[in-house]
Amino acid sequence: MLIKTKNAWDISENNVTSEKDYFSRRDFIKAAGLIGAGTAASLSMPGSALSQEKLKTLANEFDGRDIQDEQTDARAILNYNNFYEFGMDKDDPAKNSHTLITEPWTVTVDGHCENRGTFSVEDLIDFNNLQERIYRMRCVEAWSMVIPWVGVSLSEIIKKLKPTSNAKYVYFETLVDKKQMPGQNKGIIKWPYREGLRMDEAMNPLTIMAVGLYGETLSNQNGAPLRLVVPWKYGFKGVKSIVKISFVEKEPNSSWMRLAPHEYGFYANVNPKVPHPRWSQASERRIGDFRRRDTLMYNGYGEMVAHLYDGMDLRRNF
Ligand SMILES: Nc1nc2c(c(=O)[nH]1)N[C@H]1C(S)=C(S)[C@@H](COP(=O)(O)O)O[C@H]1N2
Ligand SMILES: [Mo]
Repeated sequence: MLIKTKNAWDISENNVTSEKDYFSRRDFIKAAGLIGAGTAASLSMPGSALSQEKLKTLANEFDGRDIQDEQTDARAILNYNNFYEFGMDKDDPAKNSHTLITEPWTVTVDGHCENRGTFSVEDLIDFNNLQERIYRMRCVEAWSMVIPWVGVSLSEIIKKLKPTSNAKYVYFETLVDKKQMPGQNKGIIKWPYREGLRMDEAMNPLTIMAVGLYGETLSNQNGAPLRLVVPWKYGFKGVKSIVKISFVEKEPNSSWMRLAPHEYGFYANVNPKVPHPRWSQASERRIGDFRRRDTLMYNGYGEMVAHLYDGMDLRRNF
């Protein structure tokens, strides 16, 4: 039997209902009303809710529905966040991220690719071919969730941008704007938040660019309007509110590597056998659960990604 704690977000077994309660308090009311009336809401607009019907009929390469684990309550996904641009406490992003302006939004693409330039979110993301992907998310701090993301495979975006053979890695940056992101007045991280993937990791069909969760447009605290999700890696690889994509030859120096290179590596693959210098990674606390659970190698996605690291020493390449 699963023993559950009574956290603020833990009041209902029925995630969908509780999620609706939550969203009814937000500015999605209008868009959600449209869907309720049977009209397909404008799917080309990042600011609108996504049609549930549309989501159900999407063809998925991998939708994560094999995960038997319960999806994490929306209230936890929306109120327990790491987004240092809005503060260091878990509830700071939900409280403070209303200042982020996500429309209009542009992403600059440069480096080793044919289609360099500045793109709108709609240029990059095909809003008519969104997929729902239910993924485990394991933070390096040893807590985890199961999150129903909405997005597209990053590979689809990369194909549009046409990287050349010199592109060995893809690099991402979050917006820098102290007015919109008050946490950037503190120099914890050297802003912008930076992350990167090796090209084969970026092209793996599991890697997505998310624009929504629980069938709704992504909320600011989760990285609106578009954020990376790499489910076999620690959560910090999932850079939020992306404004820059660069195709580069050398391994990029990501934010956490800069801050503490012996604690956070470039690969950051979930690995129960390689402890963080200050704590074990063998188990995790699934938000909403009482008991800890064992952490899975590659967060349970080894079948799809272990081959990427053949012959690599995972203790050195942590
Ligand atoms: N720009 C930016 N992206 C970020 C972070 C951040 O502080 N700033 N935190 C990371 C960490 S440590 C985690 S665990 C995830 C959390 O994602 P979530 O809040 O959507 O669950 O976002 C990652 N992406
Ligand atoms: Mo994290």
